[in-house]
Amino acid sequence: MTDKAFNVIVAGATGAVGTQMITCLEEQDFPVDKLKFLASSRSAGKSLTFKGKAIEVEELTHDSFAGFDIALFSAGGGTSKTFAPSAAEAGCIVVDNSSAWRMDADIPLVVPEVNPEAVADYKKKGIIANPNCSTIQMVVALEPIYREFGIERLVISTYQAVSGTGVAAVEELRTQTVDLLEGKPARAGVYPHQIAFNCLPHIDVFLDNGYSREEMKMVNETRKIFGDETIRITATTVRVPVFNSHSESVNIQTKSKATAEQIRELLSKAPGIEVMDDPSNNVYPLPVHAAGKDTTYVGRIREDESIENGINMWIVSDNIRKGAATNTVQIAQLLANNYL
Ligand code: 25A
Ligand code: L14
Repeated sequence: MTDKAFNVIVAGATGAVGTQMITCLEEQDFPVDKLKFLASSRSAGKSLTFKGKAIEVEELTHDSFAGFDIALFSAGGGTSKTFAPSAAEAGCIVVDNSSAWRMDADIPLVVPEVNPEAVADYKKKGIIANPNCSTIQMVVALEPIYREFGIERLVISTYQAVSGTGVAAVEELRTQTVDLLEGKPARAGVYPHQIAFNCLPHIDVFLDNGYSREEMKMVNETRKIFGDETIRITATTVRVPVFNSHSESVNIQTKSKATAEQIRELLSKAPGIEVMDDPSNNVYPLPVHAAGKDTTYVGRIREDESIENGINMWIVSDNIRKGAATNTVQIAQLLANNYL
């Protein structure tokens, strides 16, 4: 543990993830000296608080970074592409929550429970990428299984909350729900269809191979984080009318045989994970229960009797916390403690 304190920027500070990043800096007692909040011109002049002190939001520009050590970015991919290199050039290391840099070979993609050592590669470009929310919670749960039994193949279905899309999407679910219950039509804006009382097999944009970009993030990011291109992965990602926390059904084919009991025992000792698996007493992870927590919850652990070495499980975590803000601040902690 270092006794230094750091000059820290939050870029996209007013967003769903940005506001949570500020809370995580407080909760994790990050050693902050100076703190600056940045957003678009729309939000410049607004005030946000840190440890009881009001700080005015400033407009993000290429000149925002001189004299700062670490910038946490969550202002969308385009904003990160434009401004993160300016931060790095000014000597301010970026931990970026967008999808902009994740697959860049010179930029580490880090989940502290899985590949903390990858942080060292921040030196190449001055940027560290935070993975996609659905990927983070899954690899936290898979890490002990990967080390102990090996992973041959994953078949994933997700049930993703609207908060991942940002503040406007949370408002859209709320408004549509009220309108529909009052007998009025639902107006779609953020999503192409009604999200209240519905499920949309569509997250991010569709690619030429028929998969959504969210689905391919789960494939490519998982392989990069484990440093293993041989894992076979296929995913279907679905938006559901849940405010907070993503749920995932994951079918795992391990390399060597694992029993459900072995997996339960292994995961119950692993960092960042809580096993909630007593279905006969209605105990299994739920999005409403995970919301607001940093833990990844795992339950419904059972053997897939249709294949050799198959395991099914249900993984739930708060997508804005462990899926975004918490993980980003944990990466910043690794950086501050070990490298700065
Ligand atoms: O490209 P990506 O990586 O796929 O990311 C797309 C979007 O997903 C969210 C995030 O939205 C991002 O914009 N996001 C990204 N990664 C995420 C993750 N892992 C994730 N969400 C969950 N998990 P958001 O609503 O959370 O945050 C938006 C923030 O980004 C700031 N911002 C946008 N463009 C900017 C910028 N900051 C600086 N320069 C720019 N060019 C945005 O700033 C907000 O902080 P803001 O202060 O302008 O937003 C003020 C309010 O307005 C809302 N809003 C945002 N966009 C619009 C909008 N209102 C109307 N029209 C818009 N186009 C915001 O919700 C905020 O309340
Ligand atoms: O981080 O749920 O790549 O709409 C972009 C899509 C985060 C979630 C990312 C969503 C995602 C977001």
